[in-house]
Amino acid sequence: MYHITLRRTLLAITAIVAVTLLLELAAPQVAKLTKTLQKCRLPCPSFKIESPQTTFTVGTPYRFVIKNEGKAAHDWAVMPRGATDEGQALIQVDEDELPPGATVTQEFTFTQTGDFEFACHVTGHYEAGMLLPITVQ
Ligand SMILES: [Cu+2]
Repeated sequence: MYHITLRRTLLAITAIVAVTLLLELAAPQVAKLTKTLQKCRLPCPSFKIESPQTTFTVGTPYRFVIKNEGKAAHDWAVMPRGATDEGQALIQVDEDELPPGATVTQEFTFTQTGDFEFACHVTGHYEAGMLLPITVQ
């Protein structure tokens, strides 16, 4: 019993994933942000999601550490690959929880295999390339 508990704890610790949302452009106002996005070629290098790990395993408890290193608010969701309806999110952190500089920790265990993606669905961000394909096996 002790051994199993220890093993689960170790799994959680070694599965820590740092998801970094990077945004280089200063865009304090929505109008300005929209203008910036229109200028940005797709995929826009300034709106991206980075993760040291993009392949995950069903049944393993993961701890996602989501840090907004940008200058605009972002949201973060695990979505089926290509889905744009946020109602389909497996897990989601809203933009009011992720202002610039914020770090949010979420624990999640995948229950199904498949092609998914980390994505930000703040207006215009996904279209600007703010997504990262991931695989669950
Ligand atoms: Cu965003």
